[in-house]
Amino acid sequence: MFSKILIANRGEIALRIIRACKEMGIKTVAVFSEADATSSHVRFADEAVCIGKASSSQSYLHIPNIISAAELTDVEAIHPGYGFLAENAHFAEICESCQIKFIGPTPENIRLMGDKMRAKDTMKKAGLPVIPGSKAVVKTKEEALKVAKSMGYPVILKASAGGGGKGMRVCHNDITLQGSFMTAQREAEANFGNPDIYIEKYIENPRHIEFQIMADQHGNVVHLGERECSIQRRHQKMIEESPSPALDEKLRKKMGDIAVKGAKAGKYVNAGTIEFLLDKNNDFYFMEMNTRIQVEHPVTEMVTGIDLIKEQINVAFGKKLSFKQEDIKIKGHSIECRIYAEDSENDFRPCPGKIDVLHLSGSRGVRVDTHIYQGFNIVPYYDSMIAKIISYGKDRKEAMSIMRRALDEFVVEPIKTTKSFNLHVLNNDKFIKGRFATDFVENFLNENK
Ligand code: MV4
Repeated sequence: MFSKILIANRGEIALRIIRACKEMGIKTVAVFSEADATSSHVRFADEAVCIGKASSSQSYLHIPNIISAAELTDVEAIHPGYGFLAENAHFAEICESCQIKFIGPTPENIRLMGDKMRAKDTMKKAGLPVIPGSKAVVKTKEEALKVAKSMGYPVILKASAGGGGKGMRVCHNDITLQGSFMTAQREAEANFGNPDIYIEKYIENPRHIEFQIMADQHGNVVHLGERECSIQRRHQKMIEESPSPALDEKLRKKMGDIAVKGAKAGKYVNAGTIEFLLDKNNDFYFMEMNTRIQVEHPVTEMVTGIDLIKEQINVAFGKKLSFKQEDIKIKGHSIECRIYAEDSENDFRPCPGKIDVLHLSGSRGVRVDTHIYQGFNIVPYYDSMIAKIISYGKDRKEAMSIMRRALDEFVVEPIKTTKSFNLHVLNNDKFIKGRFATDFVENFLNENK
């Protein structure tokens, strides 16, 4: 096994990876920005190297500084976590050329799935259901109008290099399409350095359901069930759960088998996620593949009993998966509430600051993944997520009641957080009944204004 790993990340995920390494007998190196010197991942790693100033571009995104830290500490591998460099094919390639194992997919996996049109084309050829749309990127307004005419409105414009909802535009007629096309191109260029746009039929109020994939370097690919991720606000997820209340055994098997087929078609290795949109008629479509471990991976760990981070490290070392598809049994139900240091009463404006009083939730059926502690200063430079509360119960009802109790216990004074928002959702009738889609949060916030 690797004897030493560098974690190219911060916050709760850096700590999560350090903990997995400790249990595996692997030494850890933390990297940190000047703003994170007192963070938990620095304290709990065996070694720590400062890699630059507070801003991400000068630290957690700064490839030369991270590679220098890796060379200096003589690590054998780098775990990128999520965000930052996790889906940067160039970074994965540089690691390889320095004989440092990148704990994640291959640069070619990342490149393929990062190009949304190429990814879609690969999946379509492999027989996955994909959303009807343009066969390639659409270069002109006139071409866009033609494609829209052939499918019918509404349509959605997406950036080919995009993903995660940034720069998408829904158009309901020729007029709005004409008005949006150039803006979408300009936004794609500004956000992703690539103006390419493609068009799809717009699926109204779908559910967002994603399948966890694990693949080794020997061609073994399995799925670990799904996560329901429809509770999100402006493409920022708030609550996730596994299994999804929308799937039955039959649909789960159908979607899971298709997800595995897609990962195989992309010659995928390590942990990944196949995202589907599920519509009102229970028709589902491949949307994109995320080539990283995701924030919400704990709910999958709770219902499968599998440590996904350890599995990622084992697979990166060259080991075979420790389980086959038939060994994976989904047991019980798990919910994750993300706690953001944001004021949900004030348009979710970020609320950094020092934590004077902290009480973490605990006991039966509760897991808290966080890097915060009493006296910790939440800095304003990065994502505002400060904790993930994960509940586990024998069924959805129990997981919900444990979550309400866990949220109630969670105290971070005087920081404003999204705890009360989460509690309101957990007490909402539609949520309790499992009847919701991606429009849930927007409707919920409008109804409770
Ligand atoms: C869509 C869609 C409806 N129709 N594509 C949002 C994130 C990005 N990955 C793609 N997204 C969507 N693509 C078609 N053809 C609706 C969304 C969407 C969405 C998807 C998942 C979770 C939440 C969402 C909220 C709004 C829109």
